[in-house]
Amino acid sequence: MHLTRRNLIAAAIALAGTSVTFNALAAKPLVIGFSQVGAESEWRTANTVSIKDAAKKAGVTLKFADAQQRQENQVKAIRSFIAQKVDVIAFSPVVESGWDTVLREAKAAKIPVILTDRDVNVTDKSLYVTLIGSDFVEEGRRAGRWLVDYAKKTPGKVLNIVELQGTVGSAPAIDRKTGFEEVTKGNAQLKLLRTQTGEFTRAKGKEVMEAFLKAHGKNINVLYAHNDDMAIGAIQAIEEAGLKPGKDIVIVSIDGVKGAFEAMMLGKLNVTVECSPLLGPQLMQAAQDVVAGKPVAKRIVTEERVFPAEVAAKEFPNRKY
Ligand code: GZL
Repeated sequence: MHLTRRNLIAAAIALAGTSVTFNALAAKPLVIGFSQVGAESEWRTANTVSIKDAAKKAGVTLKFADAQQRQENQVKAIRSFIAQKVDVIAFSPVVESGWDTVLREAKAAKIPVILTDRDVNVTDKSLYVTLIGSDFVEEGRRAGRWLVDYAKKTPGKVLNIVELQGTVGSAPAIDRKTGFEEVTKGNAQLKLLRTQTGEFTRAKGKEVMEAFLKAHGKNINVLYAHNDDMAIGAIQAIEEAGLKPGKDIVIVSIDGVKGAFEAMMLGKLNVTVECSPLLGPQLMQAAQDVVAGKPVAKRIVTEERVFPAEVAAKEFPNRKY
């Protein structure tokens, strides 16, 4: 049972014997402080909408802070939530490391912390209650498996790959690289030419792809992008170089945002591995359970699929983000 502010007040009232009932307390909306990474991609925008909509539906008071992809802004926001004595702190950590101190401050203030989307690298796992989000290593494996199968269509042909990584030090960038390499390493047909971060944004993805094309041009056969936004930026660079994305350069991406389905329907993207941003309802449920003293699983994994271009037109009308 978490000794939260709500529980302590209830105990004080019971002791004081006043007429205020717990119901009056129970009616007080839950207050969640949420620190978001930023607004760097279609995925992130959809994630923010999901969290805000779910808070409204659940009658939760949401204090929302956009960190503009800077860890120091997230630390500041978490400290502000502690000072405001919110009931629960939730956040999507922009990078894995550097959280021990501020999470120890939240623990000392007896405010439970929930991670959404991305993991943290802390020695003391009691610093957070649960992580709600995707298995990024499996997403990398799924991207790799699609490419291994694709390569089998041209036995013996070497495919030169360039990779656009996500934000340096972030869980999705680290894990998607790990999963992809786990499946593709040792495959004689698959050769990694270049790998560099595109910071999960369209603009940086385009800029880095331009540099890859300048260095390797027509020798590039495959682009592996850690998210659809960088893939969409790269598609612009490929077209401006006079090449056909999806044909001259096969593109494997991750997220499954609407922009990726539109590119697949135009024949410019070959496959996207789904990574659901719709974490809002699960976050609200977990926060309410934590405050009620109910058990919450340490890891809540979202279910996801792989969408090759062949199914894009059929699936597009069903997409929620
Ligand atoms: C993944 C999420 C990543 C997305 C990107 O869960 O953290 O961050 O793949 C987003 O689009 O910027």
